[in-house]
Amino acid sequence: MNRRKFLIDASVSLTLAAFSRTLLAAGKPLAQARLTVQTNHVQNAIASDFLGFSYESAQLATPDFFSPMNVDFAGFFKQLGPNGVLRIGGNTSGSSFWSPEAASSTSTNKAEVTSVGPDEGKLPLVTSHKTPQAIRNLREFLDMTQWRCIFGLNLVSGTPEQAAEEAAAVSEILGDRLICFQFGNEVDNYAKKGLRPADYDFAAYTKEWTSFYNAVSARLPHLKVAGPDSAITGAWVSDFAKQFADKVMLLTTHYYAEGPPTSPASTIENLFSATNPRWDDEIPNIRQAMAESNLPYRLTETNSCFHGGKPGVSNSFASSLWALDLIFQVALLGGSGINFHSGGYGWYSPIVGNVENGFVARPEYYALLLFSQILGGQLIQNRLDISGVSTDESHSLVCHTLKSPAGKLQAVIINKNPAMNFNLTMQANVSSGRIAIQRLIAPTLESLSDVTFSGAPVGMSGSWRADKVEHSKLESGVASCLIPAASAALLTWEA
Ligand code: BDP
Repeated sequence: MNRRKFLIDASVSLTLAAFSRTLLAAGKPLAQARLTVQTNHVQNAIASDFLGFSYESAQLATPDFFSPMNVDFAGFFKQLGPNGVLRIGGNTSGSSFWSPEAASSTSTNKAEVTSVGPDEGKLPLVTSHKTPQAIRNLREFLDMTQWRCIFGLNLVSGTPEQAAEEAAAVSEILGDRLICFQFGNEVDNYAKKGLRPADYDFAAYTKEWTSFYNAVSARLPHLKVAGPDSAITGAWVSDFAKQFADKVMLLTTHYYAEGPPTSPASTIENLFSATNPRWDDEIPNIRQAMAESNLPYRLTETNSCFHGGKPGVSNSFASSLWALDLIFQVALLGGSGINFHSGGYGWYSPIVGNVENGFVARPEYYALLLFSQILGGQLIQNRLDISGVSTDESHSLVCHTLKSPAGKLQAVIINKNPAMNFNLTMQANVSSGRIAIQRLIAPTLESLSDVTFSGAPVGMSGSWRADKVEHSKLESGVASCLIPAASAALLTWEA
């Protein structure tokens, strides 16, 4: 590109960026907020394998899905960086069987490469089968993306012996792409769902878990396993940690912010509520489990609304801001990562589509995209003072600050309020001339498309490249930035 053309492009994109900001901000009240970065107060580190997806075990019944042939789909994983975590499990892990003898099939017909969506909670579960070919393809997919896998085994209807046979084969094929196994998905719901007698409790579960552990570890002496992968954390995670701390390498639970989709309470407004007992009540249990066992914790399955999500909420831009906020909450809690449940055309799936028609990024994917820019960083404390707004309104502005691996100061600002702009003044004790601003925006919170991060959308194969970066000059160490209603931004203090 010649210099003149570059200058024209640069000024056009600058004008567009300023225009889109003005458009978003128009006609809405402006509140003042002040962010003071406490550069010496270092908090948790964000591991490079923090981000991940969760897919149904039933997806493995189509060996050509998680396959190196599914290049466009793999692009969405690669875009989030190497070291991501693919968790395989979900409800359908309870009806998914290992079939070592089944003939391997490779489909030449794209229409036959089925894309499996999140299970919607209907019973009975549909039986599916996994062949060695599916696991070999999965290995190649993981090699290609440089991701690793947490693999769920069937505790609902499988036997310990079957689990041992499957685990031995999966472990051999996946090699160091396998992080660990899990036995069962949301076992704390088995009695409620009629998958076990009504009196099935934690004690009954630990018996089953132990028989699985014994059988699998007899085949795999260096077995790595995580759990309990419970639906509602409650005491399950801390009791599990107490009982099995010497056997497991990772504690795991799930969380859905809302659900079912038929509930009138499953709304964007409630997704943004300052408190949600479904999550808030879990935090003390997770903290206790981590503290008592000294084990890491991962939110292995999450999303906005269970039973497959709610149209208009789970697939809207609001889900993106919600997800970004949750990722930080897990990081602040000291969690080691988060997996968003996905697949097929599920309402909450961050990536939707199939091999025949291609794949697209839903708004929620952009939360992971933004966060992927700060992997490997270290959270640092800040103080946020907001003036002239109600307590509820002040909850809708969230600021996280961190130090990047290269030592740069960064901030992620989330404004969940659809009706209020914030003028954010920032003070930090770092030598910097200006801050770069990369915005996560969409026309409205309800938007189902037209999301951009740093001025660019995510393409069909997960392609994305920052296009528009605004700058704000620092004067005497202070910078300011407009954070329009219903938007987020990644700020980087530049030299
Ligand atoms: C979780 C299950 C998963 C479902 C999801 C949902 O583990 O398989 O797809 O709920 O209901 O409980 O959306």
